[in-house]
Amino acid sequence: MPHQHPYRRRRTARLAAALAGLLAGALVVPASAAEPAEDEPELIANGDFSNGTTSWWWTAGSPAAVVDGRLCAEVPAGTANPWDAIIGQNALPLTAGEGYTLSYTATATTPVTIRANVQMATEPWTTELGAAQPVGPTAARVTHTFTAGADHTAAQLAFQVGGSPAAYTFCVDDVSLRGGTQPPPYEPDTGSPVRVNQVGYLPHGPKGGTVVSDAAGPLPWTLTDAGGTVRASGTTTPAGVDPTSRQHVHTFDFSAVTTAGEGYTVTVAGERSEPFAIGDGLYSSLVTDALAYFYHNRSGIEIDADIVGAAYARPAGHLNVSPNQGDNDVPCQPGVCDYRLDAAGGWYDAGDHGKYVVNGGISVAQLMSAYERTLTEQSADGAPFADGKLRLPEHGNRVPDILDEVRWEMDFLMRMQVPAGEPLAGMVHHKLHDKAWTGLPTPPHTDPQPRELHPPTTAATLNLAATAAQCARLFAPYDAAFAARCRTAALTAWHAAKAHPDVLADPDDGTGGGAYPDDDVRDEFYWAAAELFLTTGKDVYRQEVLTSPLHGKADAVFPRGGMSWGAVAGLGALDLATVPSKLTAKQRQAVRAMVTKAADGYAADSASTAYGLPYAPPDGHYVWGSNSQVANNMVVLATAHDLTGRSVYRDAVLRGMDYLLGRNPLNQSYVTGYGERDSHNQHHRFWAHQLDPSLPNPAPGSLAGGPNDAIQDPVAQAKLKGCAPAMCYLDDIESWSTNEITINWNAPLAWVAAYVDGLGGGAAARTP
Ligand code: 9MR
Repeated sequence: MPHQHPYRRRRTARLAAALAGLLAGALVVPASAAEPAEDEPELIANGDFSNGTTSWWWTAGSPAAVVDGRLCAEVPAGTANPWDAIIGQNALPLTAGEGYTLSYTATATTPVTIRANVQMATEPWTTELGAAQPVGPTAARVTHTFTAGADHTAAQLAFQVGGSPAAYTFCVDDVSLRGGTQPPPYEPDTGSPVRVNQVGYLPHGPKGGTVVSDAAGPLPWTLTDAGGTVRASGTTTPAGVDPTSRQHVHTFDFSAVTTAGEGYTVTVAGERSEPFAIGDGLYSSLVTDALAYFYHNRSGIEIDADIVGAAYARPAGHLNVSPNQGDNDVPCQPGVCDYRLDAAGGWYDAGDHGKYVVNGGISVAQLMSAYERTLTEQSADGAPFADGKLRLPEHGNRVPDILDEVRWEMDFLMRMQVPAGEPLAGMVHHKLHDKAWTGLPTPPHTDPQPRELHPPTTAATLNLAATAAQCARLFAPYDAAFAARCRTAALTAWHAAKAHPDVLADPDDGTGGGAYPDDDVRDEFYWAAAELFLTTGKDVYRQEVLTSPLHGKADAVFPRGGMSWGAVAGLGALDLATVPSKLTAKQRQAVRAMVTKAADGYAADSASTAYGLPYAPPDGHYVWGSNSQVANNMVVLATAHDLTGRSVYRDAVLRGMDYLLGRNPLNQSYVTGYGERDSHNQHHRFWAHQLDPSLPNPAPGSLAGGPNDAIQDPVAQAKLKGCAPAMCYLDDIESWSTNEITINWNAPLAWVAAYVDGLGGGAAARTP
């Protein structure tokens, strides 16, 4: 094609589109011709399906999936109306009087006439475009144009593909809706360019900050105390362009200052940071608050005003009290099983009311490991976790409070196990959640949706094997009967997983709850074998560990981007490295070498980035829940510090804490109630103050998911397109892909808060 000036190209496309509008409203041309102008705003997210089915929905009777890069729906025979089977996308903003061009490539295995509608997403379904379009087996590019008659904040594209007497497969690709005026680009309010940990620094820990500045040469900085006295000064180090934010930055370091105090600020070139403290004891409340998150989000129990305060109190959720339908007598999804389970209790996963074994597993494991560390690591203090110390109701039972919280979840996880005598006995249901998504706000006790058990999976079964094994050894001194119950559940689960090693979760099972799919369970086997070995001492489990394809491979056990609910081998390795066992000295050393090798990588990442964070994911992409990846890397670094005493690991943990609490490209503290610019509108159905002022904000100590450059929710799509990875975040309750809160993010936060709190002033020498 000859080179064309963009403006001419745009005119050509417009003319073609206008002509199309004059003729039957549609133009069918071979792919790649008559495209709309590329400089007009694109409203469709993930139109080429390179990000799977993200941003798309379909009606339940016509299941869709991405096949060979196209979205294909199986349309059943004999539906009555076009709208009985739909593939669609919501949240499309349209402006009255503006012109739009819809284009797509489609096929149908049987010739049919579909309708391509751009319309309101609710009553009265006003259509701005309603185009009948023949589609057949040959792929054809279709273009429709229209002018919006009204303003819409969130219109909908709906391919209505129902009404065919015969069943067929409809596939669509390269969907584009361009037009309207470019909204003004979203500019985050990042406050002062001088970025610090807004809570504070340990007297003898590293004290670094970052300043956004175009200045090529060093700039003077001063540290001022609360009374306005300059306590230290120096010059910044220019650090070029930070790739995570595309900001031009300098760093500064005031580690030499060790005098405790509050209200310090750093000023660079006339710009002043948020205030912060220097001191030990700065993190003790974070330990308690991060752990209180779990009581707040318990299912099946009243949340007591005497414990959490009136604003956060609420009735018990999901005990079959109307309008709730569950969880103490829950059926399976149709066709999955014919028994019902009492699966009350446990923690709600996140902003939704789902309860997912594969996410409960890592969360409860990290609480158990925070506690177990106080048994195995000399410098770790169990006092903050002791009976009477946390905000929960089980005070005075002589069991450490953190184990009381653990038990609330362990009881639920064990209830998810398939009973003896049933098909797949001993396996564990992947999850239990609402049949359909509820809106926000919906406090738990007002959720009217039916609850359903989803099929058992190998991953969920191994999550129970691992956590119940750890439960057995930790509860043994406190409640022998409960410990024995955990042990039996773990062994039963292990044997069931060995018998059914590849029963995977359906990645498309995401209606009413998250899918949590995982197509590789080698790491779950590794983790479960490690925990069973540590608890039973049996050689069979040791051999499972030693012969695992992951064993000895630090980068497989500890992925570069961090451990997560879908990458759990590291949980086993950390425990093998720290919990006394029958491993030979050489075997233990090999495990410890994996921990320190991974920690070396995270520490190097932290040392080399201008914001100091120990998270450098592959390809630079920040994932959903990136803050938890940071926290999980901090867990590995802290364990390496415990094992070796090397301060390089401790420093990287502390810099990770700096990042989470404000030393970052958005000048954002991601923990509610901590720092001057804290996240407080996270996505949650009860803590929905942003939508209903009578409801509370998230409780203090709630960690936001954080930047996610995959742009996976409508608010992010409207505001964040093109964002630099570490800037892809909105403190908005509707931005669930950047700003949700969940148990598996608060669990590593609690772990690292306890570690940092235990450092005291930070200077204590460590003997490994
Ligand atoms: O944390 C999960 C993240 O790793 C996935 O990318 C994402 C999309 O599948 O789902 C996240 O988990 C959510 C779950 O599906 C439903 N409850 C809320 C969870 C946190 O956002």
